[in-house]
Formats: sequence, structure tokens, C-alpha cells
Amino acid sequence: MENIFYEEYKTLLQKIEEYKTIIIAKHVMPDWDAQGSAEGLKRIIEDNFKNKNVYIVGSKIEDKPYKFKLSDEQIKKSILLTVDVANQSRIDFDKKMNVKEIFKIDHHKFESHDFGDNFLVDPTAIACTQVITIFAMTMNLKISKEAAKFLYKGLLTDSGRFLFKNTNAQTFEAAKVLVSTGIDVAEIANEIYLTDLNLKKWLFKMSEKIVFNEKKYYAYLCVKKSDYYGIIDIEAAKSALGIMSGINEISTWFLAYEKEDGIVKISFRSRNKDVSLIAKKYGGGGHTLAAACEVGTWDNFENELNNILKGI
Ligand SMILES: [Mn+2]
Repeated sequence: MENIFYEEYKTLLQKIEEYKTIIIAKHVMPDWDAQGSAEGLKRIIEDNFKNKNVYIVGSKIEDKPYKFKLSDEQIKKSILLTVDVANQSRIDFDKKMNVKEIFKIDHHKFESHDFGDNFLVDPTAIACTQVITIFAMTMNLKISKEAAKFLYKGLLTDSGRFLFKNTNAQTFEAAKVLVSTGIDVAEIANEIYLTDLNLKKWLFKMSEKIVFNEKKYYAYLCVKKSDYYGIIDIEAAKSALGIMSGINEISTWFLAYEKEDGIVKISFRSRNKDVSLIAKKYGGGGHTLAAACEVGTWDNFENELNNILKGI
């Protein structure tokens, strides 16, 4: 099949062939695209190649981190595949610089790569799992039902259930390949999207703190540590961003939330503005319509708020 990434696909296959030990790293604080990419790719490698030792490193969405034992000697001889990571500092693996080489597989926008020896990066893909699925499909690799389940989770979440703007024909092509393995899409959606009553009640309470400016089409919400600590975990607290989406009069919105270390992180979403520009100003980044950055303390946030509002 014709594909503009055919050379990259071939190189990736060659590299997988070449190495016995393959390490897969995601971005810090993984979402389902990061984790689904790692888990899906691990299974694709194991199901299509013999005698490979594939390790996923770093933290997991479900609290416990991945367990693995790798000696420095093994790490030195291994290839690191990074999935869903744009910048070196975001790679969730402290020995990332000790590997023999790095292959970056991603879908974030980039001006230049600050790490990696080889690349398979398609910024038009809605999810990194889309990049991996189309790669596997094009190269006729077997995708098991288990691999498909993980890959589909990334596709579903990064595309906002196939509603976001960059959802394209290839997204559905990938979905078709994955669904063809027999996965249960309703069950997967329930696994990801059903909310506990405790969290739902908390979100209702938070929704009263949203600042709306319908004349300027924006909304934002500040969540302090004291708002969630002891009630829900930080991952659940981040879902407060979603309560501002889907409002006709609000086309750009953001959640400013205090992480457990006291640093304020801002997650931007928009239907029509390039919010990655404002995120970049504060050392962050991301996609055109979904980006994030950190601004320091609440005092820093207050000082920058006007500039942020002007920028969105
Ligand atoms: Mn992603």
C-alpha cells in the first residue's frame, strides 16, 4: 500500500529486527494514548517477532508503575522506542540517555526534534495509536485483539470519541482495522468514560467555580489542591477540564490546576484557536487545539492571567 511513511516503516521494522531488548517509554503522567501506544506496540512486537524482550517503563494510568529488571549492561545494548512524547524532558525513563539508540514514534507537532536517531512522526494523526496501527496495517503485521483493545483506547480518547477536528479518514481506517479484531467498543468506552458518583458530585461542585466570558468565547476554571485533596486523586481532578467543553458560546477553555507538588498546570482546549502558541510561551506545548504548560505558583498564575486571557 502507498504510504508517505513507507521508508520510516521499513526502518522501524529493521530496528525491531536488529535488537533483542526493546524498551518502550511514554510521556510522564501517561494518558490512554501514551499507555495504549506502549501496550499495543509491545504486543505487536511480541506477536510478530521471535525472541524479543520488550519492556514498558515508567508510570501507569492505574497507579502502580511498570515493574522490570534491566541491568545497565542490557540498557546499553537496547533500543528505546518512545511513543506519544514530543520532547526529551517528557520521556518517562530516567536512563533514556544510556540506550544505544532512540526511535521516536509520535503525532505531536514539531519544529525540530530534540531527541531521537530515527523518527516516525505524523502530526496529522489524531493519536499516536493511529500512527502505530497504520504502520502495522501497512506492513502486514498481525494485530491481536488484546493489542487492538489498547490501541483503540488511544484512538478513542485522543480523538474525543471521534469528534475532534483532526479526526480524519486514517483515524477511521485505523478504527476499522482494530474493530475487525473483535474488540467490544461499548465495553471499552464504559471502561474509560463511566464516572464514579463521588467524582461526578465533585465535578458538579467545581462547575460553580467556572469563570465564563461568553462575549470573548472563553471559560476557565481554577482547581486548588485543597479542592480535591483527600476527595479524589489528581487524575480525576484533571477531568474537570471536560465540563467546559461542548458549549456553543465557549470556543476556548482552560483548566488551571495545582499539582500535588504545588505547581500550577494549565490545560487548554479550543475548537478554533491555536492554543499551542500560548502554551509554548510558558515552556509547554502540544497540539493546535489541545495544549498544556506549567506556570509556577498561584501567584505566578494570577500575574499571568491577563496575558493568558489576551492570548486565547
Ligand atoms: Mn497523544
